[in-house]
Amino acid sequence: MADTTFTPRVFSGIKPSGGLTLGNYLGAIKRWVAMQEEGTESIYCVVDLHAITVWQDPAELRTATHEVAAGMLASGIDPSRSILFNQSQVPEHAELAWIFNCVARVGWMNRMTQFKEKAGSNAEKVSLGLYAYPSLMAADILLYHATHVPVGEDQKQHVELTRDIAAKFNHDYKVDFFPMTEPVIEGPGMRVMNLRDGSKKMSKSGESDMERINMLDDADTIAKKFKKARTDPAPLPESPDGLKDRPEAKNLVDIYASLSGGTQESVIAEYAGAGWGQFKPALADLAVEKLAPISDEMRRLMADPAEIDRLLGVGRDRAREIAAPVLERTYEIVGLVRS
Ligand code: AQP
Repeated sequence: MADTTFTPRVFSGIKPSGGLTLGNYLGAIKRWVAMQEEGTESIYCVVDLHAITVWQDPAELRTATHEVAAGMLASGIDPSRSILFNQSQVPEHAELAWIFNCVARVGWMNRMTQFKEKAGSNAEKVSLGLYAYPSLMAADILLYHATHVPVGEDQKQHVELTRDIAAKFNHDYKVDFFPMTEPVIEGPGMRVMNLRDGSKKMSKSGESDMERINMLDDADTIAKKFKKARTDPAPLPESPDGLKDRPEAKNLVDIYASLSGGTQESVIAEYAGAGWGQFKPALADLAVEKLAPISDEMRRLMADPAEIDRLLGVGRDRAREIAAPVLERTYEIVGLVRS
C-alpha cells in the first residue's frame, strides 16, 4: 500500500443512542445522500460502540441500531453504492482506537466541549469510554483513510482532533500514512437547535420529547411540536440580519430553509413580516411533506430486521476489506510483531 496517495473517500456515522432526529437527518443523512449521488466513495456507519459510552438498554440499542440503519436506507443511502454497516461488526475500529489512545494526549481530550457538556458536573462518574470517544471517532475515520467527513457543526472539534492524531502519528513514526481529513460543514441544517431552547442543539437523548422532531413522528405530532416550539413575540424579520440574537426564530427559519433546499434569504423573502401563527403551520406542512415518505419507508424496513441485518453484514464485509490492511500496516509501523 502506498503511504501517500489518498483517494477521495467519505466516512460518517450516527450513534444509535435513541431514535433518529431531524437534526441527524438535516445535519448528516441528507448530505450523505447528496455525496453518494456525486459519486464519491462513501462509508456510512451506525456507530454502536459510541452509543454505549452512556448506558443503553440492550433491547433498545438493537432497536435503535435498526432504526438508524433504516433511516439511512429510507433516505436514499444505497447499500450497493455506499458501504453501510454497524461499527461493532468491524473490530478494527476498536483496535485502531487503542493505538490512538496511545497517540492522543490527555490535555487534548480535556479540551473537548462535547465531553464537558455531556459529563457536566458529574465528570468523575461518567464512563472512561465517553472520555476516550474522540479517539474512537478518529479511528472510525482514519481506518478508511477517509479524506472528507460530512458532519454537523457540533462535531467539528472532534474532526480537528482526528487531524491532530493523524499528524502526531505521522510525525512520531516518520510516515505519511494517515490523511488530514477535512470536515464538510455547509448549509443551513448544520446545527438544528432544540425546539424549547434555541441555545442547545436538538439531540436524540434530550430530556423532553417536545424539544426534538423524531424521524418517526407522525404528522399530528410534528404539527404539535412546531406549534409549541419556543419563539419570541416579534414576527419574522425583513432580512436575515434580523435573526441575530433570536436563536429560536433563526432555528425555525434554518429548518425551513434546509427542508426546502433554500436559504435564510429565500425563506425571509417569502415570509418577511409573517407571524408565527402563519409560519409554524407552513413549516409543519413542509416537514410532513418531506419526512412522511422517509418515515413510511423506515417503518416498512423495520418490520423486517433480518433484512436490515443482512444488508449490514454485506457492508461489514466490504468495510473490512478496506479496514484490515490499514490496521495491519498501522501495527507494522508501530512495531507490533505479526506472526
Ligand atoms: N442537532 C443537530 N444538528 C445538526 N446535525 C446534527 N447531528 C446530530 N445532531 C445534530 C449530526 O448527526 C450526525 C450523527 O450524530 P450522532 O447521533 O452520532 O451524535 P450526536 O451529535 O451526539 O447526536 P445526538 O442526537 O446529540 O445524540 P445524543 O443525544 O445521544 O448525544 C453527526 O454528523 C452530527 O453532527
